[in-house]
Amino acid sequence: MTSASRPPLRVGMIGYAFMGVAHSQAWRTAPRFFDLPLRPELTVLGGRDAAGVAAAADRLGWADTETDWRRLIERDDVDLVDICTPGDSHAEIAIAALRAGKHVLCEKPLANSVAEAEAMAAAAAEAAASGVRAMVGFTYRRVPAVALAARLVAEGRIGQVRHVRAQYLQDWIADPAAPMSWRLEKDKAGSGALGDIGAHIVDLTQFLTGETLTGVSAVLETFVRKRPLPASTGALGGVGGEGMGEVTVDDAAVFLGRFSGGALATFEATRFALGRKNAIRIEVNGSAGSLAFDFEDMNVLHFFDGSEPAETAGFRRIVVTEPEHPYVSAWWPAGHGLGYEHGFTHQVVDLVTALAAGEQPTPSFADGLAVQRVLDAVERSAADRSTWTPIEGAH
Ligand code: 4PW
Repeated sequence: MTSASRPPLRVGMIGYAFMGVAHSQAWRTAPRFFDLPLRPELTVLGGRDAAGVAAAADRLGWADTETDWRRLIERDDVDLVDICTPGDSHAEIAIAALRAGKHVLCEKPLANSVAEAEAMAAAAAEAAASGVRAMVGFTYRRVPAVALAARLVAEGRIGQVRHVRAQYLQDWIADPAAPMSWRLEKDKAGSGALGDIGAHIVDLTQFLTGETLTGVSAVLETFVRKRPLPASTGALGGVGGEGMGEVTVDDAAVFLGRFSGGALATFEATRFALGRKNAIRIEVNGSAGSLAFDFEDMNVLHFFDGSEPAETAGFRRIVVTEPEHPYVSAWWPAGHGLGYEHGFTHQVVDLVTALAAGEQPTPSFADGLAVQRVLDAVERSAADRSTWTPIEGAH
């Protein structure tokens, strides 16, 4: 079948900043490298500013624009709504889109509160009865090295999981002169490093282990409480201008957790780890082996096989660029490597494949709700100082 003869999947995307650009690239590229059962069409781009959305549509390859998201989701020529807006609008848009019979892909974290996430998961469950599907965009699951790690855990190659060590480290607001952005406002983002990047490592560790977190003990900190209002914004960061704004979210989150299978876990999410740009570091130690991954070396997975003789045992550095590795065969010859954007492309591939098969894509809104519950537990734990044990004599 030629690509032109496949049924179309007409996409309406809302938002065209950092995530909108990444999603546009994925919608355009997925059918060019993967043999997809449906043909994604970049039908309409939504954004409030008419000139801004028109320029973005032209640059990113969208056929048409809307300045009102309600008009976008009502259009007959839209089959799927892709939500790339800040968290404060996810629930309203996603629920309305599902009720209008449109499939939904929603950026993470699913929502700004558990109540919103519950309403979204309920709307998704209701829509699923008539074949309408919803998915939340935890894209890092689709990095080939991460998908390989999950496969090895599922195959029992590391045995029973004992320890999970997870960090998501960035540094784009380490400088107190870095300006305000929506990611630093509770009303818009829900939380700070916790929801923006901590959500990823919560999802990733649950995905990798196939287990759920059953409890947490947390501390949160906001190191810089006032920042210059932005004179200009970038994907992350920008340049400060006149006046100051108040940071109303956490700058860093550190917490302990316990998984359903009994594993102990530590988590750290911060944008103050100077020198670390997008370091998603996860190590899992099991009864039969260990796995370690760092997104800053994203084509590599480290694997220790505990069954090897001690004399020659050691962490093996697997370069995850072989056609046998998840997603890789569609791309380049062995050794040529993938990047950040490929996770978004793989997300489109998995979503489109599930839709064509009439199956539930993962992570579902129920998975997004599970992450939201962990974020909420972290915030409640951090607010409850009764479990904090001070050291005698220390100040
Ligand atoms: O992976 C991260 C995202 O989830 C990115 O580094 C930036 O922070 C953009 O949104 C979040």
